[in-house]
Amino acid sequence: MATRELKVQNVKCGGCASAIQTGLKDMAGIDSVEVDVASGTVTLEGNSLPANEALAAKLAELGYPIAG
Ligand SMILES: [Cu+2]
Repeated sequence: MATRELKVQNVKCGGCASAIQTGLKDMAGIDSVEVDVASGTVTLEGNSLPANEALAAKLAELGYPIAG
């Protein structure tokens, strides 16, 4: 099982966290999504996680672009 952490912008509450979880769990290869609201950190677990470009595009579409 691979793990990847991403820092994203605009995460302000549990609603944001659920929107990210729901949106990313739709992507093939992602088994679990954890969101830390305080730090804006998204932790993904899965056996074949999507490329960072695909994750960045999906997060931007959801309104939570990758930070930096
Ligand atoms: Cu929110």
